[in-house]
Amino acid sequence: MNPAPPLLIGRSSSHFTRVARIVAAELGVELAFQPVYDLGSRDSADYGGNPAMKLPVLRLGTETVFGTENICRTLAERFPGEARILWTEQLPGAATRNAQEMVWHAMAAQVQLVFGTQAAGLPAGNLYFAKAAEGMAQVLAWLDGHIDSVLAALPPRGVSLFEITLFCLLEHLDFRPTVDWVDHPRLRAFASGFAQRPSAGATPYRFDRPVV
Ligand SMILES: N[C@@H](CCC(=O)N[C@@H](CS)C(=O)NCC(=O)O)C(=O)O
Repeated sequence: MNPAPPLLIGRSSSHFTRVARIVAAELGVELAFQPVYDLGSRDSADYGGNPAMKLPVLRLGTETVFGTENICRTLAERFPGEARILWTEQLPGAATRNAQEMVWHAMAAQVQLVFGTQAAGLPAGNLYFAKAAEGMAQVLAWLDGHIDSVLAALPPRGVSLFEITLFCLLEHLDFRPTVDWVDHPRLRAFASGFAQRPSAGATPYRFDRPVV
């Protein structure tokens, strides 16, 4: 009997969930998917048992894995294939590692802005959100200025976690607008190039709707 496929618990509208889905697609791993419809739920059972009530979560047999990077690494460990994924510790030098840090930061700030102002309806002008938005705008400008040299510095690879996370962040900024990135031509060029990958094309953002 075939073992059950790995199950990803997440949201098709989530940039963190999409990172895990793209890594799975790059590895050629088929994932079953369990959408979480209500981010307002305060029952960790609705988040695959994650006590932090965060997504995504991976179920692999009897094992449960919390956190996007953990999930990506677990999938790559369990289903090693031809895909050569470049991980954070393989990034050469401070500039490329800073770039990864900026992307993780902006992904978290995007959750703060979307969840705080759009889902919870808190005032966007509050210092807590205004500073997060300004920081995100500065991060995007920094990334636009550094992206070409960062990509040029990466060692040979199939794809890197850096590129996957950056792509998921940038497309999410169009899907759930918080901070503008129209004036960042190098980031635009990167995103439209990455969008050509089958793994990106297979994982578009959309809102999950319960089947009635
Ligand atoms: N550190 C977590 C962060 C994931 C995260 O923030 N996910 C968002 C969805 S994109 C979430 O769970 N939001 C619900 C909330 O913040 O309450 C990870 O790497 O997976």
